[in-house]
Amino acid sequence: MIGGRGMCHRRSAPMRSRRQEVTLVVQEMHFETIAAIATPPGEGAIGIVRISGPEALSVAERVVRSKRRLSDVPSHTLVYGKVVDEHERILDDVLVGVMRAPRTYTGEDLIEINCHGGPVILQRVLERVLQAGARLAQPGEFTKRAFLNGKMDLAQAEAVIDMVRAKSPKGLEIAALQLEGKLSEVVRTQREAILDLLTHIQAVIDYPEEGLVDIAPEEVGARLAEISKELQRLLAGADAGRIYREGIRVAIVGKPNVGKSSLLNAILQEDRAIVTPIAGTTRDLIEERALLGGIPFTLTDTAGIRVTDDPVEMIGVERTRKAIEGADLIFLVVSGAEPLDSDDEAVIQQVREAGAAARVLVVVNKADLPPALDREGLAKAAGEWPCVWVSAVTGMGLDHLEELASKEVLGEAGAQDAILLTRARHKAALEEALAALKEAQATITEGLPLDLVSVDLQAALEALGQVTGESVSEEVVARIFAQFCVGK
Ligand SMILES: Nc1nc2c(ncn2[C@@H]2O[C@H](COP(=O)(O)OP(=O)(O)OP(=O)(O)O)[C@@H](O)[C@H]2O)c(=O)[nH]1
Ligand SMILES: [Mg+2]
Repeated sequence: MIGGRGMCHRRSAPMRSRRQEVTLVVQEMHFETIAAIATPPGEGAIGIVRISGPEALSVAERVVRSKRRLSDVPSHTLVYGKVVDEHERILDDVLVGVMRAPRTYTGEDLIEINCHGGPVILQRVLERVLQAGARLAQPGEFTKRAFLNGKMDLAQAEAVIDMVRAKSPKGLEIAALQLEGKLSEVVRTQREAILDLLTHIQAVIDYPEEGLVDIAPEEVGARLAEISKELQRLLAGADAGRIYREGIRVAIVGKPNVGKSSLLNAILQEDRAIVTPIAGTTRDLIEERALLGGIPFTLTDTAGIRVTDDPVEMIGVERTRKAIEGADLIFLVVSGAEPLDSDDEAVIQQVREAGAAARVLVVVNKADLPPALDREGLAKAAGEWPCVWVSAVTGMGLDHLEELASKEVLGEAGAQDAILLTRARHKAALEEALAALKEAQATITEGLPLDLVSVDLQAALEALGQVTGESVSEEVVARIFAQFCVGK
């Protein structure tokens, strides 16, 4: 055990909360050496078995035969060797990356055995490493150690998973900024501003005899307003950030035969769903992903909604209802080549009921055919929902539909260029901080004593500390890292 390696020397906050104490107890415990396969299952050019912890080097030495002893080489060296089994028989030719603490991903001694990328090879090498004294890592445990060892804060650790899972180039860009620490920087700056204010107020209250420069309530109010403004600016981009990170679920719904499946195929530019002139062709949900205007969309083609006796179609219609409920955005498809009928109205009714939480775009399809739809009747039935005319056959109007869809989901937030907030967890923390600052301001306006303000400032500090992990419960930390894959 190398002294203090497992300890965390992260920025010490002057006021330590109870929740922080819980985290610190965990941080100060002795870490076991962990190992896992770090590459995805299946065949590949290479596959990596990763080992991290105080015993990483000696564990590796027990299973790798090489000319140069792993413990003799300088840090950040690649060593050629062979992994052997219990009987010294060769399992694989490997390159071993030796990285010594503290300049490693986890902050601990870290070994990466680069094997040939076959599932059986990797499994056998991992087994050997476990026999040699490491224990199997839990999901996200390497990154969790990076966090506990102060290599990154919680927001940065979350960015790691967002990078791996990025669904769009923009999503990746935002995650990379977060990993770099841009979000943490903004949050910390505001946190420090609150801390300065709090320290000043408390000093004035606690040591009145010291003759410290008193702080005017108006001055406190002005500084709080400034901090609140910064937090609000961050929150303004939160919805767009979430959309780029998580994507948007679109349900394509309508009565049978209006061209829902044709629309899905046209957007994907491939023959994904079966299209026929027979009403009731699509029976099950068909889900596909597409990047529209840089936003990751998950499009679900559904069974046409109508009253039916066919048991298969009935199940399909029921699934459609569920898809409506789960959607962020609904493409309500009608045919421009026929008048609106009671079936269309039933669909509109169902969307109003089941899809109340979603935004709706009315897609008038078959615009290549002579129009027979009563525009006024449609406008009345659609109410506030925007309408767009398209043809799934000629492709007419699809650009406009995609543009409108992005605009509909991004709204004003789309105008934000430097979006930093992507997670509901961060958004909730910032909102909590903002609410506490508002309370503080109200206290000042009411002319109440400044020590009451300090209670609210404490609450704001705590809330902001949740983003970067300065004040966060062990339970939240566990939940975050459980989302990772094993080996990350
Ligand atoms: N002219 C024209 N025909 C279209 C258009 N879109 C779809 N169609 C035709 O309309 C018929 C029904 O198309 P689908 O895409 O299967 O309709 P759907 O809404 O998925 O139907 P169900 O799955 O039965 O609910 C097919 O014959 C398509 O070729 C369009 O934009 N213009
Ligand atoms: Mg269909």
